[in-house]
Amino acid sequence: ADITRFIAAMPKAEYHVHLEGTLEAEMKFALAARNGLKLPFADVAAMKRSYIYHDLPSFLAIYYDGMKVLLTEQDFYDLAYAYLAKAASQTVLYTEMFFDPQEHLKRGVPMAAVIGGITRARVDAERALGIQSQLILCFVRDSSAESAMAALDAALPLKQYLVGVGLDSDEKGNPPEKFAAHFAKARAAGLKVTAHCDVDQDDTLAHLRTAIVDLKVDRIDHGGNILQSPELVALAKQRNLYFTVCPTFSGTLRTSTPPVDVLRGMIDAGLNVTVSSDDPAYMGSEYLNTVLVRAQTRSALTRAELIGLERNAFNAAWLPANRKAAYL
Ligand code: ES4
Ligand code: ZN
Repeated sequence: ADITRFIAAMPKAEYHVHLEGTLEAEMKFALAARNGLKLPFADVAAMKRSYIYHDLPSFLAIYYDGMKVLLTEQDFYDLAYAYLAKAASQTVLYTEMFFDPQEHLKRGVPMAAVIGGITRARVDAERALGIQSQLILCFVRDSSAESAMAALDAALPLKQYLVGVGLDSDEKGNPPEKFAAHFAKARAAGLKVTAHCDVDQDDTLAHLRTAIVDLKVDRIDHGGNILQSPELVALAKQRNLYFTVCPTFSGTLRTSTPPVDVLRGMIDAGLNVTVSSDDPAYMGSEYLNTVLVRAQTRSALTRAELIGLERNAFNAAWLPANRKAAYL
């Protein structure tokens, strides 16, 4: 209806989207065919029927299996261009995208092919569609600290194509301090730092505290558990920290009862909240407009609040002040 059109027309920015989580089933089949790989599904519909999760690990297993078709520079180009075209078609003007290079290095894909393909897509998409973007390298936190450092070392010669580093994948038993040395090295190279502090994981409040107080991250991905600590809420506000909340992902996966409206809670607490799509290809192919429409319904967002979310989003950009000002 009206609000759907309002959301579609609103200029938007997105900061929490895993490129490998935008890999649609249709593209998996196309890339598998191009790379001579056989997929264990008869067709797209059968593959999509297999996308059933009940928690983060069961999601991640399917997500990591799905990305095995990504092998060449062109594959990464096609993946990133498809996401950027989709985002541009939804009036997303600016996006900072995650990728998981450790997984690709494991399969023998050179870092230069991964970053090179994505970067070429960013340049072409900006030229053809006007969408601007940057790239955030995520450490796969449940892999070893050594493999994360190897990925960082392989990426640093290409750091001009990155804006920051992040922390994703399974949080249980993988606290942010496991990556203290990686974050320090990334920062010394001029990169920003963010981390997933997902809702409903173990020790999330401790992880938030470490990330904010000790590691001094520049942003928090998810972070809804912060509402349990007025002290950390106050600190996040004082630091002007931004939170990238993904209500679809949480609403789909989280099983804890009673369901808490984390987005509403964070907005009401006065935190700098932005909304993103996380892994749209695995969440019913719902990209940012649909995520926001669902969030509007679930959290009873007013138009002023929707505008506030996107104002926050443009303010959150890791861009030089002059380029950011163009959006505000
Ligand atoms: C992810 Cl921790 C997490 N949540 C959602 N999507 C992901 N992709 C990789 N890690
Ligand atoms: Zn995520």
